[in-house]
Amino acid sequence: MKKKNISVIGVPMDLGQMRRGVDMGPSAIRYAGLLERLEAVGHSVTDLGDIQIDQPERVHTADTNLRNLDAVVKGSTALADQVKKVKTDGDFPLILGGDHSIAIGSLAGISSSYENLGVIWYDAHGDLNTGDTSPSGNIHGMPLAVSLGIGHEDLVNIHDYTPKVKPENIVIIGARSLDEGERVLIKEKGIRVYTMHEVDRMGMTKVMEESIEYLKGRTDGVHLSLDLDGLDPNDAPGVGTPVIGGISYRESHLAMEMLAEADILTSAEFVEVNPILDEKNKTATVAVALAGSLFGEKLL
Ligand code: 4U7
Ligand code: MN
Ligand code: MN
Ligand code: MN
Repeated sequence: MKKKNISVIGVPMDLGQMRRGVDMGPSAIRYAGLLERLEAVGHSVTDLGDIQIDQPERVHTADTNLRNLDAVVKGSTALADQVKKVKTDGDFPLILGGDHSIAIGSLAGISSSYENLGVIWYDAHGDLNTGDTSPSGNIHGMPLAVSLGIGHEDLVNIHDYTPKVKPENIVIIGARSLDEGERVLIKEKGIRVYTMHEVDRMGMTKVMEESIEYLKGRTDGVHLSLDLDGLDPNDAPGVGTPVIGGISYRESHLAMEMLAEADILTSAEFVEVNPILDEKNKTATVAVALAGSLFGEKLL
């Protein structure tokens, strides 16, 4: 794969859900050796540090059923500003969460650089809820809908344009927990989804071949949004919303290697690593191993 200038951005965001600890994700991933690993493959890596996120204790609850809305909008805007700067410099943003609400800011910062940004959403969940369909009020269950322009106006209008992505440019991989409103949206918008059924039936090789082929033909850039809960909780236990029956570490490894070989990605994020819920930093270590493969690490 071509050598890249990778800019790492940490986002210690935990306001998109209710469990404490996911704000320590960026530190855990750095501690597991991310920068050294990517440098060893030959990339030039710059750590831009962390985006400042308000503490949950200090956040006032706005008059809405979206938990911590104002503070999430503020953090997402700061992230979008930083990501846009990295894109303007022509570098590759590698964003570390934090809960998955950060994808709102990531995509707001990235997508203005593309006519047809593609998104691979690697996740047990669809993250396609709105304030009306969400069973929880947690914004980490909404970022993909928000990026499609569906949801609270303060979220969809970050950086003053909407939508950030088109439904036909999205591929969801690993889904096994979808709420009713999300199912309706997937059908209505024609979003391509490889649920665990397809992963079982077709195998990861075919899933990735099809996904890469599909996105290559219609997009001018591709963002990978990898929620560690897309993996099976046996392989990635340190997540806030684990769902049994997920993608294995080996399958994920293969998926990353196939993406590296195709060299279609223009940005990526690893989210939902929660060190408090983890076992000896296993999930952050898995994230770093996957990042290694994604950026072209080889056995021989
Ligand atoms: B994650 C959920 F109801 N769908 O909206 C919701 F099941 O970023 C879970 O994928 C969302 O981890 C999980 O609260 C968000 C729930
Ligand atoms: Mn998610
Ligand atoms: Mn998830
Ligand atoms: Mn989760």
